[in-house]
Amino acid sequence: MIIERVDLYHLRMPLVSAFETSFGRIQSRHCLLLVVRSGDLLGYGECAADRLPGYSYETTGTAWHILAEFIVPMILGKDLSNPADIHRFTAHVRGHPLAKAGLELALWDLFGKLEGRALVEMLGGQRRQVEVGVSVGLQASPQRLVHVVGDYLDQGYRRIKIKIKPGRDVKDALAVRRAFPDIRLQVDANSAYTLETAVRLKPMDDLGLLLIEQPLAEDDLWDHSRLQAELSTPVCLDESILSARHARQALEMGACRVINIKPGRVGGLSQAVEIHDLCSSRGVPVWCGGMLETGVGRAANLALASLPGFSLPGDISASDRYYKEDITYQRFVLNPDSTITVPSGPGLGVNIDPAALKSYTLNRLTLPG
Ligand code: OSB
Ligand code: MG
Repeated sequence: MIIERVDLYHLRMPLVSAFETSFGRIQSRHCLLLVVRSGDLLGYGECAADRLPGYSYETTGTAWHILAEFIVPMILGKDLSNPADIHRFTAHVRGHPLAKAGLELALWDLFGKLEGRALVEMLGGQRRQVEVGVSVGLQASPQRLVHVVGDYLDQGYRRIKIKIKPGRDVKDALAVRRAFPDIRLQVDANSAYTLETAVRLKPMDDLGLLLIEQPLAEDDLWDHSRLQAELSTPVCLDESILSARHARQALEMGACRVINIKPGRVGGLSQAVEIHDLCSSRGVPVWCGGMLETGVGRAANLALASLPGFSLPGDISASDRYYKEDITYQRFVLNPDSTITVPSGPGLGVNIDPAALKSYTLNRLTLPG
């Protein structure tokens, strides 16, 4: 299939409530929407880079640059036979997985529509509903956190993740655990500790947590292996795992016992499936992380999370946890059993609301120009 045209949109989506992590607080989520065209068919993809380089060095600005100047020109006019083909054409673009993943996703949507197949089927997904949880940002106080967590539990979420940082860790987690002794609870530090400061996390071991996510620096597999040796709670890696090779090395080193798979962070769904397969073959549980996606990225995460190795609930909450209005007509809702239904239409199975898209667009570029 020949890619004739690619449109980039820089979006700013207001969040229903501010989201705070160890690297910062945001009121609006920036991202890029990619639209690829072949004949009459359009494929949509989301690049999950944010405005600030807090989670990743990539930003909406760097992704725009690398896509417009390098990646998109490398595939325009090329005949692709599957979505992962873009990695052949862009093999000499170092890094920038979030940018590559956005384009790969648009191609999955395009090929799905061409073949009349849903993404879940193309990836080998096996569930119609996937178990989900909610990721709760840092709050003003532990009491406030308990209140916010209680609200999400009332809405039906059965797995809670709380964000932590030095000074806001054991007390916060203990307050939630005391208020809700039986819930499935996990924490995410987004790299806020060093091996030295992580001694503060030792008491977490007594809270019956599912996992402790990314306590140390993203480029530090080795110290994660030393920390994991000190903890009985599984360490889960997010930022550190950018490829199947990293995943294998982390597991061989004992740097983690669980992996958070985000299609964006690992350069796309094809590599996400590879990591899933590797972990499945070694009996390592994985779950699907989130990046506050719009309906476009959310649809993809749901399809991915339906693969059999995703044995822990994903950070794939209902649309209303993030946005009052989305760029897709489809809104994802929480079923009473803390699951969300995987879309079943061709490709991503979502349709773009042009008026909503227009109202959140800050900048747009058509290639070739
Ligand atoms: O570390 O998992 C993370 C959001 C943006 C960037 C990084 C992370 C997150 C979340 C939110 O935790 C997950 C979601 O609900 O989309
Ligand atoms: Mg994380």
